[in-house]
Formats: sequence, structure tokens, C-alpha cells
Amino acid sequence: MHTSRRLDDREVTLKRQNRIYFQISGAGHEAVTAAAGMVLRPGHDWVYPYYRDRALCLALGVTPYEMLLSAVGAANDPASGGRQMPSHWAAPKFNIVTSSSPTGTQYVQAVGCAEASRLRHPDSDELTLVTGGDGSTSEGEFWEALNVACLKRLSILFLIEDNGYAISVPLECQTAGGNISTLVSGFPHLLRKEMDGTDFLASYRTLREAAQYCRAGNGPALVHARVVRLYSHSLSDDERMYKTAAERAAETARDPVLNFPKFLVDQGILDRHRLQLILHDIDEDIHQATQEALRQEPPSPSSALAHLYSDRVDPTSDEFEAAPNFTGTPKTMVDLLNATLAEEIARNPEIVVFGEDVADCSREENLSEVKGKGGVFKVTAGLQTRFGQQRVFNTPLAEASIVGRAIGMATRGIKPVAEIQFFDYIWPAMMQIRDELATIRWRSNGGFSAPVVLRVPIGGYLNGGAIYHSQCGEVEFTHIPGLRVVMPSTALDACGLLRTAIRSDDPVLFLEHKRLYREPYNRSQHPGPDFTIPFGRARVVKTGQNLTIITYGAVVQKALQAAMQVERTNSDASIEVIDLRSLAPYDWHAIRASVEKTNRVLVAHEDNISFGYGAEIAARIADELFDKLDAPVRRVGALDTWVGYHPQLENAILPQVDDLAREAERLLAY
Ligand SMILES: Cc1ncc(C[n+]2csc(CCOP(=O)(O)OP(=O)(O)O)c2C)c(N)n1
Ligand SMILES: [Mg+2]
Repeated sequence: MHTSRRLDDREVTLKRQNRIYFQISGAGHEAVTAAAGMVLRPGHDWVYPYYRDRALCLALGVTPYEMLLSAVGAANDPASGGRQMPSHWAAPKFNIVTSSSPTGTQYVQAVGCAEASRLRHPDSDELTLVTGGDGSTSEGEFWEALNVACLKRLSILFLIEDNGYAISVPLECQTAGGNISTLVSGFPHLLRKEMDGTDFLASYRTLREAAQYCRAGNGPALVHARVVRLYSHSLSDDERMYKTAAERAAETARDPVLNFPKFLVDQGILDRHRLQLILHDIDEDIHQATQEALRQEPPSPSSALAHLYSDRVDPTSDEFEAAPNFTGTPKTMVDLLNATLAEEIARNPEIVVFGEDVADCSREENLSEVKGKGGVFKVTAGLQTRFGQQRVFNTPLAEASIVGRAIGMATRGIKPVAEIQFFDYIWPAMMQIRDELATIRWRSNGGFSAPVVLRVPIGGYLNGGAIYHSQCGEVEFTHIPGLRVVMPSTALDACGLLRTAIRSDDPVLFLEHKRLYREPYNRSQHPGPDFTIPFGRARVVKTGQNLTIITYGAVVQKALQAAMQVERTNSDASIEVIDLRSLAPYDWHAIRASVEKTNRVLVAHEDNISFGYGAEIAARIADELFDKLDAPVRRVGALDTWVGYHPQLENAILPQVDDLAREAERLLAY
């Protein structure tokens, strides 16, 4: 506790001297967090901490020197290599999973971690601890996590460090009724304990009991620790703007770092002299560690892109180039996706498949009477029946927790292939995807990873889909570093790219175009159980000499039709059509080769035109291939609006064959 406080104080001084760049303290939280660290078994249990947990991490084995390396942002900072703010804890050797800044994202990931414990070590008593502040319990992810933890009776301990404030917002404006313990009282199997988190002994006793409850398999526990925040929220805040002097004095009176040693001395457990020696030694250690940390090298500018992606498996490499070995009759995209999933689940025991409605029938006993659902598009049909509910299961209707749980599982070595039912409903999970899934490897400097596959049906041309069942928006994700994005247009590509996604070591957003699921024209025979396609390799759908159409998804077939239509009426026209297949990374080599040959290019996609995927491709062509062009780079995309319900409206909004043909003719005539 004392070490924790002295480190905070040292960092405060260093920040004021401009020798570090940020400080956020655990002052006032030390008693309960130190107790939590002492209840856990380092390297056996799993921990999802938040920024006030310095004493917890010290108790688990992180050293003051390592913490100071984070503060100075050194290249050899073991938590993040100087990439994250200090107090964003991570220590692979102690199972302290990399923590981020968004409040509350950790809860659903911790649930996934606890699920992984059950899957990987069903007989172990390992425990997952997740901590957060009172403010973070207002986030939806907190409630999604509690729901799943109680549904599955997971071995997970929620420690809520309630300091009465979220920056300047007091508890009575944050939590209905002012007490989170009362609010969660309806959750079944949840052990609830409320106590004074500035009292070390009370904290230790309570946490030990809660941990035992979880370890014994009774279900989750929530410990609500009332603590004080003795310093401002961070050094960027001044709490005197919103806390009165009397309030601050009352908080100081509860300071565990003063009260606990006093208690030990008063009880005769520790004599004053011995206490002084301990405090002196701690100060001396911190002084030495500070001098050493300040001497360390900062991260080199050339390291900025390291650990964005796996350095173990490269899904763009020739290793994933496999020749098909065709058998059977031609199958639709849905059929081949389903077959690929089944083959991969059978091949790799770490794979789990989950999402809304993906199972055949959660009430397994009914399967003797009913056929089973297996996904709203039937991509997962039959998988639960074949592999059981351990491997293939339904989740609550809660997208953030679907992705968050997948992240927690993947961190533990499980291979989740999760489904978001419609692209239009991916947004509750956006924080988990953008700020967590895509960042985990980079922000932990390679210490942790989350190679999740997220399958997402996308797109329109459905007639009747309207705004909430037909949107595209892939560009929102191709803009995210650390994430791979693919979007096949044929059954064969879907099979090969899904297998690559599953066998890769990076997070992959796998976009399945709904309109293409059951088209007759894009069917394929089964290419064999090891057929893979590398990411970042386009497919030349049709060769041509004087115009290139670059596209993907449902527009591939429309571009092909437009090309043939134009060539029929214009004997000089010879149009090449390229299906990118993989959007991030994309095949620049293929684009360049084609544009160098044809000197004219049209970029086409189903998504809105403005700020769209095509804008990036067009800009790069204009930049790098300007001297090869005989005409401006043109784009075709949807109108800048939503997809409408009535077919006449939808047809007007989404790009059609005639739009492509018209633009192709204009370019050829330029
Ligand atoms: C999703 C999100 N919204 C807002 C913020 C900015 N923010 C950082 S900490 C914080 C308050 C958190 O309060 P609480 O959970 O009570 O933790 P405490 O800081 O009091 O320990 C806020 C609003 C954030 N980091 N993440
Ligand atoms: Mg708080």
C-alpha cells in the first residue's frame, strides 16, 4: 500500500517536472486493491484491472521499476513499450490482461476469459477478477457482463471500487438510488458483498470469501468496495472545482495508507521503528528505480507499426495459396460457408461458434422433433447438432458482449468464430471492435492478442431490406489499423477466405453479402478441406485492355454485366473487371498492373460514394499512377443516403448495371 502511494507521489513529481506525460493515481484505493492481489494466485488466476489498481498489480508481482518504465514511456516498458498511458496495466507473466482507457469494456472480456477457463481447464479453480469504478457500472457492458456471468454461473469476481465520483459526477447522479449493490440484487447466483474498501482487513476477509464462492463453482460474485479518491481524477483535473474542503477532509480521514500502519502500531503488531525502516527502504527502492527508468531509451520511431498484426502467421503469404481439389456438385455460398465451418470446427478443438440464433435449438431435447434454426441465414445450420452446445451456442441479444466475450476467449487461446446477425446491428460492438479487438496486440506491444473471426452478413439488393437490413459500411472498418477485412463475392472465395481467416492469427471481419448467399451464378464445387486463399489477393474476373473496373461484393457481377453490355455495343471496348475480395489489406499490385495496362479506371462499390472505400483506391491511383492515366479516376457507389424499403427506391439508391455501363462509356470516350 505504501509502495503504491509513494509511486503515485513520485509520478506526480515527475509529471510536474515534465519528465513524464500523464499521471493517474490509485490514492485511496490501496487497501482493497492490495487485498485483492493477496487473495489471487498470480499466474493462475486472470485479472482485468483498471487504472486505479496499482496496489493490486504490485501485490501480484509487478515491480515499481516496471511501473516507472510505463510512466516514462520507455521502449522496454513491459506493459506496452511506451504505447499506452501509465497505469494501463499489463503483465503476461501474471495473467494481468492489457487494459485500455474506455470505461467498462473490460467486463465483457473478463466474462470471455472466465468462459475460456471453463472450456480449457474445467477442473481448475482458476478465477477471473475484473475491476472497475462506480462510474463504469453505468456502461451497458457492465450489465451485459453480469447477465452472462449469472446465466452461465461463471467463476468471475467483479470488484467495484466505488469512490463516489466519476471525474466530477457524484454517485447520486450516476447510479439510481446511489448504491450499485442494491441495483444488482436481482441477479441469480450472484454473491453480493458491500464493505469499506479503505479497511484492509475487512477488504481481505470479504474478497477471500467472494473468491472462495467463485472457485467452488457457485457462480459469480460482486464486491462493492466503498473507497475514497484522495487525489483529483488525474493530473489533468482539479477536484477543488467540485468537492468542498469539508468533503475532501472527510476523505483524507479515511486514507488507508495512514490508517492501516497506525492500526498495526496501535495493536502492537508493528513497532514504530520497524515501520520507519520499511518506509525508508521503500523510498530508497523507488528512488533507485526512478533513476534507472529515466535512463531508459524511448521507443524508436521506426517501431510504430510493430505488432499491429501477428508476426507468427502471415495470412497474405504464399503459405495460404492452395490449389482447389474439386469434388461434388456445385454449392451455394451458404453451403460452402457451412461446410467450411464444420470442417474447421472438426479440425481445431479450440474453435467455438456463437452469436444470436446461430445454434440449431438451445433446448437440445427438442431436436428430436424440430429441424433447428442454425442462423437466420442458415450459415451455421447443423453445427450445434453435430458438435454440441459447448462448441456452438446462442448468446443473449447483446452485440458488445458477443465481441467482448470473443476477445476474452481469444486472449486465452480459444478460437472464437462469432457472428453479428446483421451488419446493421454491429454498432453496439463498435467500441469492442475498434478500441479493443484491433488494438490489443499493438497496445500491449505483442504481449497479448485476440485473433477473433467475426462473421457478419452485409449488404442490400434484397428488395424489402430497407435501412436496417441492407446497409453496407465496410469502410468504417477498413479504416481501423490492426483489423483484417474481407468480403468474398463467390462461394469458392468465401470458402477459401473463411478458412484463411480462421487459420490466421489476426482479428478478421468476415463480411458475407446476403444477396450472394444463394445466387446460382457464384456456386462452386467443394475445393477440399485445406483450400485457403491468401488475404490481399484480388481476382481478375474478366480480362480487358482499355478500362479497369475495380470492385468487390455484390457489385462484381453487376460490373461484369455492365462490361459485357458496353462491349456488345462498342466493338473497341475491352473491359477488365477486378474483384478485390480482400479489402484490408487490398491487392495494390493487381490494381497497378491492370491500370498500367488499361490506363482508365472505374472504382465501384455498393456503399455510399462519399468518403467511401473507393475514395482511398482512387486517391492512391491518382497519386501513384497519375502518369499512366488517360482519363480521370471515376467512382460509382450508392447515393449518400440510406437503403429504402420499396424496390423502386432501393434500385435508385444502390448502383445498378446501367450506372456502371454509363460511367464505363464516359471513361472510354474521354
Ligand atoms: C467510454 C468512456 N467514456 C468516457 C471516458 C472518460 N473518463 C475516463 S475515467 C472517467 C470516470 C470514471 O469513473 P469511475 O468509473 O467511477 O472510476 P474512477 O475514475 O472514479 O476510479 C471518465 C468519464 C472514458 N475513458 N471512457
Ligand atoms: Mg469513481
